[in-house]
This record gives sequence, C-alpha cells and structure tokens, in this order.
Amino acid sequence: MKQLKKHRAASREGLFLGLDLSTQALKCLVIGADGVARHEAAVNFDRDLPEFGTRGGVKRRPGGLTVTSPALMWVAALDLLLRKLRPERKLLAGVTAISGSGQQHGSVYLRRGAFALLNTLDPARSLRAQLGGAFALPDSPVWMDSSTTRECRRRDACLGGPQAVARLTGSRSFERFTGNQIAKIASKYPAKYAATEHIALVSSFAASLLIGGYAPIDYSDASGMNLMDIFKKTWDRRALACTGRNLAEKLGPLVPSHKPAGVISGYYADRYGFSPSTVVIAFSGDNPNSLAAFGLDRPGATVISLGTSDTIFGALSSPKPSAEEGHIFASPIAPEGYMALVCWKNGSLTREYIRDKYARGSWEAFNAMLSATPPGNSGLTGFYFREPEITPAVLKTGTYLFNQKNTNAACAANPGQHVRAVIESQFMAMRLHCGNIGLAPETIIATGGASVNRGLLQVMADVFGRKVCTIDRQNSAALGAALRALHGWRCLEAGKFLPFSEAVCPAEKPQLQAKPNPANHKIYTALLPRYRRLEQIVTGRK
Ligand code: XUL
Repeated sequence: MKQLKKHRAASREGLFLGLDLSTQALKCLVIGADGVARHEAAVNFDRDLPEFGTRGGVKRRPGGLTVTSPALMWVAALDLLLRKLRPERKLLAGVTAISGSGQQHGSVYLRRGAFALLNTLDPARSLRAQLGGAFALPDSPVWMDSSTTRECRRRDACLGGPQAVARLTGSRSFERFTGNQIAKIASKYPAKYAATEHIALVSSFAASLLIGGYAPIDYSDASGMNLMDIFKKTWDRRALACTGRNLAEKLGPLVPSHKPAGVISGYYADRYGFSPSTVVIAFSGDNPNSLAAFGLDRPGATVISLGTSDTIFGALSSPKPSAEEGHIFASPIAPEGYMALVCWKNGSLTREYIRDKYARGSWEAFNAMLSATPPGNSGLTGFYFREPEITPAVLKTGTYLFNQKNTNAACAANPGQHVRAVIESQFMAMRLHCGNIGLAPETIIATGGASVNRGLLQVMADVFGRKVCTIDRQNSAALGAALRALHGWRCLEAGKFLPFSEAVCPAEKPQLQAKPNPANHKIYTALLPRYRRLEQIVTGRK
C-alpha cells in the first residue's frame, strides 16, 4: 500500500531523463521519481553514423597523440536518438526535468553566429541540417588526446609549476585537460580561435543543444579544465590569461551542478512532444555523474569504473590536490564537497587486446586462464600500455612483464601469465595511486562494462582486501544524470539546496560480488613496494 502511494506520488512528479554523451555512444535513460528505469535508448557512433568514419567514436591523427570526434556527429546522434524515441511521445511529454553527462575534458568550438542558430531552430528540420555551420572547429579534441605536452609545460611555467597548478585547479596540467587543449587551438589555429564565439565542454554542449542557447558549465565538469579555482569555484584570471584571449567571454558563467541551465527549446516540444516547461539541469562529466549514481555524497564507499578508461573515485571532504597523480573535482551533488578521481587510459581496450591476442577473443577462455594462474603470477609483474598512459604519465606505448630479476620477460611468458599480469597490474596500479591521493576504500562498488566479469572482480577484491559490490546497472553516467535531474528539480521546487541522499533514492541497491581472500590479499600487499619500484623503472623515474 505504502509502495503504491509512493508510486502514485512518483508519477505525479513525472519522469526524469538522463542523457549520456560518451566517447562511443549517445544514450538516454528515463526514470521515475522513485529512481526506477522506465525506458532506455542508445545510438552507437561507429555503427549508426558510419558516414563520420570514427572508430570507437574517435578519429586519430597519425602518431596517435591527436584524438578528436566530429562535433556534428554528436548533433546527428541526438537527432537519431530522438527519432528512436518518437514512438514514445507520451513518455517524452511526461518528462519533468533532464540532465546529462558528457565525456570529460572534450571541448566544442562554436563559431560566431552559432547562438543565433541554436536559438532559432526550425522544428521542421533536423538539428544536423541546421547546425552544420555552427562550428569554428569541426573536430573536437576529446579526453584521449595527448598532444598538448608543450602547452602543459608553458602553462605550468606561467602558473608557478605543477604543484601550484594542482593547488589552484585540483589537478596538475594534464594533456587532455581542456585549458591545455584550448591553449593549443588558440596558438595553432589563431583564426579559428578568433572566430569562436563560445567554447563548451561536451557536457555543456549537449545541454546547449537542448536549451537552444549556451548552457553554463557546471563546477564539477569545470574542475577538469585546469582553468577553475577549485576552492573559490570561479575561473582563475591568470589561468585564463595564459590560455587564450577573451577566454572568460568564450567560456561563459559557471554554475553549481544542481542548478538549472534553462528550459527546453520549443524545437523539442514541437518536434518530439516534450512539455515546453521541461527543465534542463546543468549537465556534468561522466565520472561526476557516476558518483551521483552511487549517491556518494560522503567519504567511504569508492567506485571503480571499468570502461574504455578505468577510473577510481570517491567523495572527499578535505581535498589535498597533488601534482603526482589524480584529480580533485568539485562534487556534482554536494556544493561544498569534493571528489577524488584517478584515471587510466589503458582500460577495456587493453584488456580486450590481451583477450584477443592470448585467449582467442573469448572472455570465457580469458577467465579460465585467470583462474588457472596463481595470485602473484609466480613473480611476474606487468605493465601494458597500448595507449599513452595517464597514471603514471607515460607517453610511449609498450608491454613490460618483469620477472623476479626485474628483466622484461614479455616474450617468454605464456598466454595465461599475460592474462593474469594485465589484470593484476591494473588493480595494483589502482591501489597504489588511490592510496597516494588519500582515497581509502571501505567498500568498493564496481561499475562499467567489465564489471560483469566475476573473475576480474575477485582479483579486485583480493588486491584491495575489500568487498566488491555491483549495482545492477551498467550505465551509471546516464543513471547519475537522471538522478541529478530529479535532485535539481526537487531543489528548484523547494527553493533551496536539498542534500542529495535525502532528495534522491537510487532504486537499486549494491549486490555483493566478491569477498577478499586474506591469503591472496597478503600476496598483493607484499607486492606493492615492488610494483611501485617497477613502475618507476618503466616511467624512467629510476
Ligand atoms: C577522466 C577522463 C575519462 C573520461 C572518459 O578524467 O578523462 O574518464 O571522462 O569519458
């Protein structure tokens, strides 16, 4: 009975839509005010929009350091997603608020006149047909881009060195962070930069499409730019000045993540049946949205996301930004709070490479090999850099598999040893680096595509010595966005900030997947100092 009443209240409040513009796909998830999923849809960039010629949603320049996505592909994906949702007109009409998620750090360069295009969208025509001319730069740099080392060093020099940049912005200068990307565009393509009216993040760009104007950047995603003062939550004047001319004007205002970006454009009301009063809550980055999906508004539980990139993150109250590793972002759900995040570029694609090379492309065979090899891998410790790595910073790619004499035994190792080495290496790196930045997991929530793999989760539990849970939903960025839409809307209704965990209750509770084996945990704890030393050898710091 109580359940039914709750459900009735939920339906009166309507539905909440989370949009997720990730590297490979645009997804949407509609939930009720009870947090229960009502509908999902997705567009895969490579498969559904082959004319843009992306692989994994991106294009790589020769050399591999420059990685971009066509901005118009994201627009076309929104057209396609909404077309897929057309039969659900009633559902869309019931949406009260929308929020969203974008891959972090990527930037979109809108040319002079783009605001007018967004503001006068004709519901008779697709977005793609109307926004083809909206971009000063057709290819948007994305988070996988590592081409801005020069800009990082130059901006470091201007701002007092890596630790000063970390103290100011929450992270030292990283190649993929937007400030360094903007600095590259401003110096390499000065005419295109000058013709840029607005620079959006991927998240605020998606919100801009929905409101038919320029949506503000939220504090949490802005923390991934090396441009915002992480404590004052304002653009830092010196950081802007050493990046590009008139940058404050091009970036526009910053807002807390629970605040509205605007109301949906009439375009979507006319063409797809949304209510014209649908509120658009500020969009944010994918990792901040995942934090929201797990309701992490206080320290303790830690999330490990196993996706294209692997990330580990959790809430923090007193951040200690470090130039050595990791990032501090403003929390997307607690305006006074913070989150810490460490990111690895060699995530799923690297695991899949080893699976394809040594396990005939089969996860079953991969897992059988994992269980047949002993924890600690008989003294073999590996580093697999298919991509230039973020943590630790390594630009060169390669495979290193050290035997106990610390010589590279990659060629002599058997397939099972490679399989175990790649997994142990990834989780040892997580344990080492999250400890360095002050994250002390009490329980671990695993998410992302590879979190369905129980074999991996057991190694994770053993390395950390902590229980590993999952929640029964892979799409945490879209779920977090939908929950933030609900949170933002409830704050708006109340006329004040409401604590996230009181305003929002995710429908699904974590499920226990793996318990640590104490003997295995001991092996990994003993391995940690050696792993640290080997990492220093691989990165040339020793
Ligand atoms: C985080 C990062 C990645 C992207 C992936 O700093 O670069 O996790 O957000 O979309």
